[in-house]
Amino acid sequence: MAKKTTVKDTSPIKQDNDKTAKLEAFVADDRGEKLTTNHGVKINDDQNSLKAGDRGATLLEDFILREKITHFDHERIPERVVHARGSGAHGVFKVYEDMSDITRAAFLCDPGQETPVFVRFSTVAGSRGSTDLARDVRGFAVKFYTQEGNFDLVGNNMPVFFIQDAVKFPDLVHAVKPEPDNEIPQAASAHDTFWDFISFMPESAHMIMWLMSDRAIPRSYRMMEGFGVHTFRLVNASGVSSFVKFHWKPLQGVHSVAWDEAQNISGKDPDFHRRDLWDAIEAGAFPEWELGVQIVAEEDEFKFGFDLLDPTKIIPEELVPVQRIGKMTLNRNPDNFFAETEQVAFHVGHVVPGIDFTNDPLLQGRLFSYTDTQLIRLGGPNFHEIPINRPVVPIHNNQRDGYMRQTINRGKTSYGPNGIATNDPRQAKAAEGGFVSYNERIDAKKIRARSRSFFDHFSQARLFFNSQSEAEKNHLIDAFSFELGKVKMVDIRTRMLGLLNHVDKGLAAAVAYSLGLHVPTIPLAELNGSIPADADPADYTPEQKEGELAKSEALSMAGTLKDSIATRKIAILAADGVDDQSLSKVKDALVAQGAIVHIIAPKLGTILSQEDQQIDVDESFLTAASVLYDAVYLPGGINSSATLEAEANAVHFLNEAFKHCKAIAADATAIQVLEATYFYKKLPDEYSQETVLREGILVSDDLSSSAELFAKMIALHRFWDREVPRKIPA
Ligand code: HDE
Repeated sequence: MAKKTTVKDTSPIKQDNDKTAKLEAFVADDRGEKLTTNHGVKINDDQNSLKAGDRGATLLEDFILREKITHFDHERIPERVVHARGSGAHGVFKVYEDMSDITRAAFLCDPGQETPVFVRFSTVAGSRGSTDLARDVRGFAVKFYTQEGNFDLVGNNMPVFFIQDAVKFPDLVHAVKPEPDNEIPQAASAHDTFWDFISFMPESAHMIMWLMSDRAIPRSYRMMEGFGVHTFRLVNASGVSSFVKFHWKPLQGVHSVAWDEAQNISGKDPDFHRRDLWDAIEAGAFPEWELGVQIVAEEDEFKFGFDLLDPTKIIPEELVPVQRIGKMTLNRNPDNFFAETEQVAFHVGHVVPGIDFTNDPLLQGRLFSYTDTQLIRLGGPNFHEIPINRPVVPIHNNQRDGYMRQTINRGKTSYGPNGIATNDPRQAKAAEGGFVSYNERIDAKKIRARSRSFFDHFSQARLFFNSQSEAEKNHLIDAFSFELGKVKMVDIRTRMLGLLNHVDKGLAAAVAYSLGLHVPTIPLAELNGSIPADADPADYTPEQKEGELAKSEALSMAGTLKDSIATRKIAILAADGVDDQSLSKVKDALVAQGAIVHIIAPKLGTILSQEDQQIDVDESFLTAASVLYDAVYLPGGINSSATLEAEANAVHFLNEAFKHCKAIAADATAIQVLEATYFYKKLPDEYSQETVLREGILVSDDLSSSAELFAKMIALHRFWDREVPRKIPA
C-alpha cells in the first residue's frame, strides 16, 4: 500500500464520498517531496547514468537507471479487447423511495443512503487512442459501491444487442474490428467484414437500426441514455422475483451531432467527449441521470409478442412504463486515468442480494467473460484489490496468494470448515445479507438450440424506424448509404439491401438509390447464415411479424428535454472594432444561464472594441472550429464586421454552423458578414419568435433584449428541418 500523504486539491471542486475517502489511502502527491527510487532511496542525479568516465560505457551497477528503465518498459497493459477507449468519473446514487416491495437490495431500499459510484463511458470498436466521435455503440458501465458489496450495471447507450447468443460474440467483434490483413479501418464499422457478417445475421436487424441512427454519434456522454439491455431479476426479501429492464435517463436530454460534424470533430478534437465530461465536472456542472426500471411480474413472462430473454428486443415503454426510481450525479473527476479509469474492472456478474440473472443466453456468456478478461488485462487474480475495484465493505474469504497480492491475511487457516479459527470467516444467513440465488425451476434437456420465440427479427427494427422523426429517418438512410458505400464488395451491399427490405421497403429503396443498386428479393428462408450444420433450416428461418405497436415516442430523440443551455458551448465571432455592448450583453446573458462562451477572433491575445475596451480572445480561427460549438453569435460593430466578412475562416465557421443546423444569432449591424455566407439568401424575411424558433436564425438590432430568445434557440439543440434538401456546401 502506498504511503498516505496529504493531498492538496488542484481542482476547484472535489466531492468526497465513502469510496473516494477510501481511495485517499492510496493517493500519492509529489509536491514538495524529494525524488526517490521505488525503494525509497533519495536520488541525487536524475540527469546522468553511471559511467566509467564522463564519456565511458554505462555501468550495469547503475540500479537507479535499471529500475527507471525497467519500470518504463513495463508501463503498458493490454487494452480492453472491446471498449478500449473510455472516460471515467466518480459520483453518487440515491434511490427516491424504498423499493423493498420488489427488491431486497439495500441501496434501493433506503432513500437516506448515498451510494458511491464510478462510471466508465466508452466506444466499442476503436483502440485506446481512437476518436471519441466514431459511429459506434457507447458503453455505459456503472459500479455501485454498496454496503452489501459491489453491483456493476454494465450497459450500453442502446437497449438491444447485435446477437442473441454469447457464442457469436468473438465473430461479431472480429468482424467489426479493423480487418486482419492491413488493420484498416480504425474505430469504424464501415467496411466489408462487418457488413459481410451482419448481412448473414438477421438477428442484428434491430441493433443496426440503432447503430445507423444518431444515437451512435452523441453530442456528449452526458447526453446519452443508458440501458442494462438484458432482462434481469429483482428479488424481494420474501424471495418473490420480478423481471426488470434497467434504464438511465439523462437530465441533460438526449442529443446527438450531425454525421459530417462527427467526422470533422474526429480531426479537430478526437478527445471531444472525454474533454466535455471532464470540463463539465471541473466546472461544477455535474451530469445527472435518473435510474429507470421497467418491472414485469414473474407471471407475465409470456404475455408479450417477443421473448423477454431475447437481448435483441426492448419492452416498449408504452407496454411497460419506465419508473424513475433514483438519481445518479457524477461530481468528481478521477485523480489518475490509469489507476482508476483504465484499471477499473466491471463485471456483469457483480450483483448484490436482491438482484439476479435471467437465462438470456447473451447475459449467461457475459457472466463468464468479464472476470476472464480481467485476468489477462490486469495480470492475475488479485485485480479486485486494485483500489478502484475494492468494495467499500471488507473482504473476508479463504482465497489466497497469486501475483501482486496486497492483503496480509493473518492466521493459520485458509480453508473451511475449520476448527482452528472457530470456522471463521463464516457463511452469512440470508437474513444477515448472504446472497441466495433465485430458485428458478429448470427442467430441460441439455441441448444446443435457439428458441423459436427468438426469431421475430424485424418488427422492432421497423418500430424503431417508424418512431423516428423525418430528420432522424433521413440520417438513418444517409448512414446506411455511407457505411454500405464504404463496403467494396458489391454482393455484400446487395445482401444488406435484401435484409433491410424485410425491415422497411422505403428504407431499402432509398439506400439502394444511393448505392446505385436494385433491392433484391431474398426470401426469409435464405436470410439466416447462422444455422448449425445438422439443424433443420426451417427452425432458423426468421419470422415476419407485425409487432404490437406502430410507433413508440421514447425511441426518437425529437421529443427529448430541451430546456437548458447549461454547459452548451457558444462561439462569439469578433474582431477589432466590435460593439462592446452588443457583445457583452449577450455573453453575460448566456453565461448567466450556465453556457460556456468563447470569443473567437482572427488572432489570439486581445481585440479592441469600438469603445476602446480591451477584450480577451479565447480562440483564434486557426485553433477553433464551428464543429466544437453548439451555436454562434455575431455581435455588431462596423469595423469588426468588415474584418470578419473578409476573413474566409469566419465565413466558413458560419456556413458550417448553418450546415449542422445550429442556432445562429447576429446583430443587425453585422449583416454584411451574413451576406458573405451561402445561406444568406435562405434567411427568413422576418424574425418573429415563431420563425426564429423554427429556423434557428435570429438577426436583431437589439440583441440584448433578444438574448433570452437566443438562449431558447440554443436549448432546442438543432434545427434539423434546415437540412431539406440535405446537400449543403460548407
Ligand atoms: Fe461487454 N465486454 N460483452 N457487453 N462490455 C467487455 O470486459 C462481452 C455486451 C460492455 O468500461 C469486456 O473488461 C461478451 C453487452 C461494456 O470497462 C469483455 C458479450 C453489453 C464494457 C466483454 C458482451 C456490454 C464491456 C472487454 C456477449 C451491454 C466496458 C473488457 C456475450 C449490455 C466496461 C472488459 C468498461 C466490456 C465481453 C456483450 C457492455 C471482453 C462476451 C450486451 C460497457 O469481457
